[in-house]
Amino acid sequence: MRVYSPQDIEFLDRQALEAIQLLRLKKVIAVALDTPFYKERLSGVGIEHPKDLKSLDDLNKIPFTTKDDLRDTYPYGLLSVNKKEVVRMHASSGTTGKPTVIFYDRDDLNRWTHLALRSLRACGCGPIDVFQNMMTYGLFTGGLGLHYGAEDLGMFVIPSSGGNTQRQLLLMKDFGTTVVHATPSYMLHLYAQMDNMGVKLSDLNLHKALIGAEPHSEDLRRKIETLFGIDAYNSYGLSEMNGPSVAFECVEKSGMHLWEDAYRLEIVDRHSLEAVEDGVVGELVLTNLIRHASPILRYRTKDLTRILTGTCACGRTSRRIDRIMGRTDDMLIINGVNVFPSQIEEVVMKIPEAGNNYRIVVRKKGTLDVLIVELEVGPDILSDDTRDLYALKGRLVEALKASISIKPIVEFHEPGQLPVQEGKAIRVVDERGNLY
Ligand code: DLL
Repeated sequence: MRVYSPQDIEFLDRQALEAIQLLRLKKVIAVALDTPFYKERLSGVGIEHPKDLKSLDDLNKIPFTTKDDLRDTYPYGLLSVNKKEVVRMHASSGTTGKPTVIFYDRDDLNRWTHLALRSLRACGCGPIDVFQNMMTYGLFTGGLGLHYGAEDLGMFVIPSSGGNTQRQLLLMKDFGTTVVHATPSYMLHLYAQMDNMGVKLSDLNLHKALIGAEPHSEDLRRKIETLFGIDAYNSYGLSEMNGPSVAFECVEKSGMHLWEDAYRLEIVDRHSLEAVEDGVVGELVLTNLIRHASPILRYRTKDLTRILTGTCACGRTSRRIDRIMGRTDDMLIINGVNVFPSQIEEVVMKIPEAGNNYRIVVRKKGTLDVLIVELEVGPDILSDDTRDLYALKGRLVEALKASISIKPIVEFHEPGQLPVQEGKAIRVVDERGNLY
């Protein structure tokens, strides 16, 4: 096992934690100044040298970095070490335009690996666990991102990567997998396929699922927990901030600890971009304090969340963020009304008859927008009396209308009818333009 900084770092008091942040930030500023992009940005606010940064508050002077900045500097504009120091790259999963690429040197990877180890330990994983990593290995950070941390923790790692559900189930059964890492939508797909593939819950030894990489509601988490009879822990990350292990739930499941010695955390109002009070929802802005090959300062994640106030019963002092409530760019405007897909999921997942997949479709009918919520429901419901089916539809339409102020069309589908993605689920099909 490698030697790491003591576990104490997770339990530091605020003052000690901020002292570490400042030290690490200065180092990151030093490497950022080696890139023409940040040299110009930083000198524009009077930072020519790390010592010009007197306190953490000085970070607020630095302009935000956006995804467009990363695209504009593609491919090497934000590389701040000699290319021969680079040992790996990852790229964002964006479907349009140039990808955003991130480089890591050896030490960057070691520091990230250590965060993965901490995250896994925080949610109760250990050397006795058999860890089946169903996140795709490749440019996407989901697979490799937890892999080495799990190995360093001494877990038995099965790098099964994404897809091939039949093989996943076989591996789970034959090797007694205790922990899986997957998107929440894939967990539901896995469950739906068990029957077809003749696998019963009693054939498995599953205790935990680490779920992340896509938005999901508390009800969806509970559904996964109930279906499999396991604990599911929320895991948040993004490639611009390394990947998974930016924030992770501990065994208390009361919000995700954002590892503050590694990431400087800000929540800003999505319109004014001014800092909001703790507890208020806004856009998450992050500065990576531990990566030197690709420094990124004050990155606007577009993810909406809030800082949870109070302390966590686990004793870790890194502040917790709430589950991601949506993205500033996934808000749908339907006939002028703002709707977040997460509002729809919340309602749909409360209906006990809901199956394992749903989709939101928006299309034009004449000059008006129409919202269609497509939902898989159990086969028994579809064969029920049509009056019951209508009644259920009616209840769902009313519940949705109460939540989003729009009356949707609800369509029921048989299990397995809606498309399934290997990686992140595509929940919204906006036929007026965008995919989410
Ligand atoms: O999704 C990294 C990751 C892999 C995280 C595995 C967790 C587990 P990207 O492909 O760059 O990286 O996508 C990042 O996905 O800005 C969020 O919008 C969304 N996202 C990630 N985790 C969560 C989560 C990885 N737990 C983008 N809840 C982020 C909600 C999430 N959204």
